[in-house]
Parts: sequence; C-alpha cells; structure tokens
Amino acid sequence: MPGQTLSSPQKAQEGVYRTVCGLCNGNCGISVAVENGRVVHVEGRKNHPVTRGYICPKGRAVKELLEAPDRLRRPLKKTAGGRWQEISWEEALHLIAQKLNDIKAGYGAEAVAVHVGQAGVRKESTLYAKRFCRAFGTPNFSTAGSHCHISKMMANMVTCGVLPVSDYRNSNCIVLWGYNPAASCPPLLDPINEALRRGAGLIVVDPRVTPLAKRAGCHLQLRPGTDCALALSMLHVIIEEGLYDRDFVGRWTAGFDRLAKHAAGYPPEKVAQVTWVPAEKIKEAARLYAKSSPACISTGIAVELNTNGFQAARAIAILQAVTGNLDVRGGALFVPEAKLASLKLDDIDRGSFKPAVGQDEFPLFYKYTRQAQANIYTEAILEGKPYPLKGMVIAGSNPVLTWPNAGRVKSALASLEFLAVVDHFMTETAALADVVLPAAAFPGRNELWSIAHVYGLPVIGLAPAVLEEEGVMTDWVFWKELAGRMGYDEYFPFKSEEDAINFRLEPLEMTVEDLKQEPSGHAYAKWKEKKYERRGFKTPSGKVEIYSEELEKYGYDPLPVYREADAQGSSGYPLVLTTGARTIGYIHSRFRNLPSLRRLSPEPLVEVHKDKARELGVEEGETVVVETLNGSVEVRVKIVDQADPRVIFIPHGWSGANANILTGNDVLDPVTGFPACRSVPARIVKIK
Ligand SMILES: Nc1nc2c(c(=O)[nH]1)N[C@H]1C(S)=C(S)[C@@H](COP(=O)(O)OP(=O)(O)OC[C@H]3O[C@@H](n4cnc5c(=O)[nH]c(N)nc54)[C@H](O)[C@@H]3O)O[C@H]1N2
Ligand SMILES: Nc1nc2c(c(=O)[nH]1)N[C@H]1C(S)=C(S)[C@@H](COP(=O)(O)OP(=O)(O)OC[C@H]3O[C@@H](n4cnc5c(=O)[nH]c(N)nc54)[C@H](O)[C@@H]3O)O[C@H]1N2
Ligand code: SF4
Ligand SMILES: [Mo]
Repeated sequence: MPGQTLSSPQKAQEGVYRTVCGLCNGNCGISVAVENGRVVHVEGRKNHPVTRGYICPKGRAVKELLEAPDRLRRPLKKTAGGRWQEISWEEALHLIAQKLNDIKAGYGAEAVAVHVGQAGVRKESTLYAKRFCRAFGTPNFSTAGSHCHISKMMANMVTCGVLPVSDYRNSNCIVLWGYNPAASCPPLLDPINEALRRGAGLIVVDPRVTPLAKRAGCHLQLRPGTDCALALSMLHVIIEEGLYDRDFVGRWTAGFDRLAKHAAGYPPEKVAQVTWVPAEKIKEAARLYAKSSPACISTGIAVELNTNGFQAARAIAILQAVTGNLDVRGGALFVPEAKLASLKLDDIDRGSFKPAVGQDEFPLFYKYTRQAQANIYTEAILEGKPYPLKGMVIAGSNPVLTWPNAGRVKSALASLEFLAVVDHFMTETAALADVVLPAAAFPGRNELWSIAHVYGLPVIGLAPAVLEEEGVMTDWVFWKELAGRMGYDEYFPFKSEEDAINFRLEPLEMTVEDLKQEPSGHAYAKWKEKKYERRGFKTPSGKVEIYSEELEKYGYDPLPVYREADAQGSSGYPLVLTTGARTIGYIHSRFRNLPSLRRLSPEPLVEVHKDKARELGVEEGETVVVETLNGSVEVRVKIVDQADPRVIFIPHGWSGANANILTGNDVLDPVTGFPACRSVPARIVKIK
C-alpha cells in the first residue's frame, strides 16, 4: 500500500482520544476508544465547551461505519466481462494515471473532470484535488458547491461581503428559513433552546410542519420555491411601516430608495396568492422580526435549491441588513476565518485553459468559485457541449442519487471512456466505474476542522488520525500518490498529511502537535462587534449593496426579483414536490446499510396530505407512482395531516425511489446553476 511508503508517523492504535466527529458540520466533541487498532467505543464529551456531550445517532454509528461488512477494502477494477477484480494500489494508481493521460492526449486536458462531493466539504484533501486539476491542466474541478451553500454564500458576499453566522444564544428573534437544524445540525438546538427559554421569538419558514415549526410562534407554511416573494413582501411591510434601522440604512447601505420602490410591488395581499402564506401572517412575521432586535435569520439549503434561490438568498440578506442586524451580538455575526497558508495554484501556466463547463452560462458562479458547474456535466458528456468530457474522477459523492436529472446522470457516467470513484462503499455511482478505490474514514486521517461558520466561534482544531485502517487510503494520500505518478511532485511537496497541515498552519504560528494539545480547538481570533464601522463592508462601495452593480454588470437583476419557475409543459402536474429535507440518521445517500440508522427511517415514503390522499383514493402504505416532467418513481405513501394538500415530499438519497429521477437540470438558477430540487411540478398516479 503506497500509504505505507510515506514517512507518516505511526498512527495511534490504543487509547482514548478526545477529538471531534467528522461526519457533519456539527463537529461534536467526542471521545473515541481504540483497542487493538479497532474503535471500540464512541461517546459525546460532556466537558466539550460547545457541544457539551451531544452526539447524534450517526456519531454513535461510527463503529458500524468502520466495520460495515460491505466496506471496500481493496482497489477494484472492472474486467471486460463487467466483473470486479481486486488489484493492488500500485496497479490502480498506474491505471488511473495512464487513462487520464490517454484522454488528455486524445481530447485535451479539459476532457477530464474531477468532482469532490459532500464528503469532501471543508476537508483539506479537496484543496489537493483542485491542485491536482490545475497541475493536470483541466478547468473542470467541481464540488458539492454546485448544488450546496455557494448560492447563499455568493448572495451574501455580493450584498455585504461575507456570509454571516446566526448568533442564536444572544438573539431575541430567530428565523429558521428553509432550515431545519433539528435534523441537519442538531447540536445547534442547544443555543436555540437557550434563546427560546429566555423568551426569544421563533419564526419558521417551511412548507412542512417540522417539530421546530410546531414550536414556532410564527410558522410561515409557504409554497415551495416562493421564498424570494415572501422575503420581498416582508421588506415591503418593514419599509412601509418604518420598521427599518434608519441610521444604519442611511450610513451603510447603497440603493435603499430603489429597494423601497421595488418592494412596493410586493404587498402582502398580492404575495399571499403567490406564496400561499396569508397576508396577516406575512405582516406578523415582518413586524416580529423587525421589532425584536437583535434578530438573526438562518438561510437553509431549501432556499438555494430553487430556480429563484440566489435572489431569494439576496432578499433575505437585505432583510438582515436593513433591520440593523449585521455584525451585532444576537444577530448575523461576521466571523473571520482562520488565515491558513494558501494552496491555490490558480496562476499556474498550463497554456490556454479552456473555459470550465458552466463558466459561460454561470460566469459569476465561476468568478466566486473557480469551479465547473457539475449539474451540466451531463450535457458535456452526452452532447459534447461546450466540448466533450470523456473521463472523470469522483471522490466522496454519489451523483447517481444526488444530482438533478439522475436518470441522465447515470447514462452519462456510464458512457464515459473512463471513470474512477473513491468511496467507502460500492455505491450506485461506483458501480458504473472502471476503477473503484477504498477511502479511509475520518477516524483514520488527520483533519483540520473549524467551527466559525457553524457556531460563530473563531476556533480551529485538529481531529487526529486515531487508527490505521488496513487496505484503504486517505483521500489526501490518494491525490498525492496519483499526482506523484503523473509527474506533479513539485506541487505536492509534503511528505505526509501532518506535514501538509503544518504548512497550512504556518501563518498562525502553530503546528499539528500544538493543536493536538487543544482537543476542543484553538481560538485564533476574538469577535468584535460592527467591524464595518472601522473597515467598511467588503464590497466594491464599502457599503451594503442593496442594489448590486456587480449583478447589473453581469446582466442579472440588481435588486432581487421574484420570478416564477418556467411552467412550460407542467399543466398536467398540479402538485408541488419538494425533495430532500434531511433526516437525522442519514447524510444524503449514505448509511442505508448501517442497521442502527436504517431502523430510524427504514424506507423512502412520499408524504401526502390526508385530503389529497382521499381525493386520489390512495391509502397509507400503498405504492403509487410519483411523476414529473423528468421521470417517475414508485414509492409507498405516508399520509400526513398538517401539510398543504397541494404539496408532497420525498426524501433523497434512496436507490429504490431515487428522488432525483424526478428533478431536472434543464431549468437552473440563472446566476448559480443550482437545481430546483425543492419545487418540482408533480402528480401522483395510482397503480391499477
Ligand atoms: N442528518 C443530516 N444532516 C445534514 C445533511 C444530511 O444529509 N443529513 N446534509 C448536510 C448538508 S450538505 C446540508 S446542505 C444541510 C442542509 O440542511 P438544512 O439547510 O437544514 O436543509 P433541509 O433539512 O434539507 O431542509 C430544511 C427545511 O426546508 C424545508 N423546505 C422544503 N422546500 C422548501 C422551500 O421551497 N422553501 C422553504 N423555505 N423551505 C423548504 C423542508 O421541509 C425542511 O424542513 O444539512 C447538512 N446536515
Ligand atoms: N433531490 C435532492 N437532491 C439533493 C439535495 C436535496 O436536498 N434534494 N441536496 C443536495 C446537497 S445540499 C448536497 S451537499 C448533495 C450531496 O451529494 P453527494 O456529494 O453525492 O453526497 P453523498 O450522497 O453524501 O455522497 C458522499 C459519498 O462519499 C462517500 N464518503 C464518505 N466519506 C468519505 C471519505 O472520507 N472519502 C471518500 N472518498 N468518500 C467518502 C460516501 O460513502 C458517499 O457515497 O446532494 C444534493 N442533492
Ligand atoms: S451531529 Fe452527529 S454526525 Fe454531526 S458531528 Fe455531531 S455526532 Fe457527528
Ligand atoms: Mo449540501
């Protein structure tokens, strides 16, 4: 195994380690007991200053994940007959290097794309994957950012220069907008509960009646995908009733007068018809939010995953600004990220790079990310637009279940000349590959973590490798070894993960060893209120750009405009389908094979309101067909009594009833290319 040829220090094999869980953003403080090279026990660390002993069912299932009987332990190659054959790491890396070079020689470097999925979000190895692409010469590097987080990040950067973080604990009013931390980041319930106990208001904007929505004083049960209209109508009320922060608006914003005129076109009575939220409720929410300073709004993925998502996130960013909630305790904190040494190779000279896939269609997305837009790789692979893609390396993603228009994604990936997948399991995507490589899991690698973007605390730490898993390789080592075989050693000068992390930590004058001494993390900065008063906002004008000249320059709406999704051909699809709301036991397509988590949600179900079920003559547990313009899936019915009868819901990430067979990649958000996974015209058909 090449991992062993590296001079990485021997990883610990015995003992109880204080670390953080690497499975999601929660970064829960846990302790991991290792005996004879195996994890024997995992528990929450009660004395952890932030997560205070919390651990969710996924964290508790780490042992199951590590020892799953179907875990990949050896590289596999598909034979001409379509069977899997075990090969050595040496052979696997050699084969990948050779195939990628062949494609480069035949079609150009841009014919190879590398995608790092959700498993690589905020992981050091992702930066190396990008470096690999630069060294190889392809512009086609993409991440889960093609359909996650980047849209709201861009919307906030355009508006106020940074994506703020909600300070729940000190807030007087918390708005969870298309965001459900009870499932997606449960340790955040602690500060939220603390604020609610203190009497803070809670507004939940969600078409479904979640447990948090039930606790909310104000639940706006909107039609999926109409968030932008709702936010503009709240702005309408706030401006008309003079509830905005005059001083802040006067000194620190640009374009407020234009906004006032624009928002006048979104009166609650009119917007109620669009959003299905009664006008009185819109007014109530606007008043509660504006009058309860400090207040914070958390924008969830649901806002982003609609064709109007970018502008919806913009309108919400503007709401936070005009109410004076930016960078104040209890509001929307601007938290500095740790200054780490850069790993960018953007200025490398590789001749003339072609534009990345999606760069012409979504130039602002490209400007902010320097990434390809993966949602349209299918068009490059199947149609040669803008040029053919022939080979891919996919690490930490399962596009066959998670990308829009999954039926087409599957055909596209199957038609590649070469596909390599790095994963823990033989996923639906890995099954299409020519080579599959087994990746180490988080307790088996050194990983930097940061919680600034989740808890608003400028704290960085290290989750050390606490065991050495046999046969597998960490993603970092994979990219380094592959680069080494392709002659790119100069870009990968680090001998080990620890060396590489030490390089990153240099600006902080810290090392891996220092961070190991601080298992709950190291505070690299102190948050100070209203930093803009000294430095201005990080926008071209130094002010909050309510009216964005940058958007105007790119040909986008400079003020957020609500636009209905293109309804062409959808007249026979009277329901609105929203897909993919998180459940606590799964991460996207992961963990269906882990018994303790499978028990929590044993199968995918379509949620249908009882009146709609009666109207359609379908019963609890009955298998129906859910159909959209993109495709259809068979799925059993769960009858619910609190949804809007016009809305149905299906979880994503299941192979049987793959929700993304139903979603499309033809109508995408015009600014970011994000798909409309949360608002798809649909119908239910009974199986005779
Ligand atoms: N357990 C678990 N945790 C996760 C993940 C996971 O897969 N599993 N994934 C991680 C990732 S990558 C992400 S991006 C985050 C996402 O986490 P969140 O941002 O919390 O997103 P969701 O839970 O998917 O959706 C939040 C709510 O949006 C509602 N909703 C649906 N459609 C709409 C709409 O059109 N408008 C509005 N306003 N609301 C709508 C849903 O009913 C749901 O309750 O979670 C992260 N955490
Ligand atoms: N319909 C619908 N579709 C959606 C969404 C939705 O709400 N609705 N949400 C979207 C969002 S926000 C996101 S972020 C994407 C996520 O979609 P993906 O990026 O595809 O994420 P996962 O399904 O979690 O796939 C991660 C894969 O990485 C593997 N893995 C885990 N750890 C490691 C590791 O350390 N190394 C390697 N190499 N592999 C590892 C897992 O086994 C799994 O197969 O889905 C998007 N798709
Ligand atoms: S919420 Fe669960 S999966 Fe996420 S970090 Fe905490 S224990 Fe791990
Ligand atoms: Mo995501």
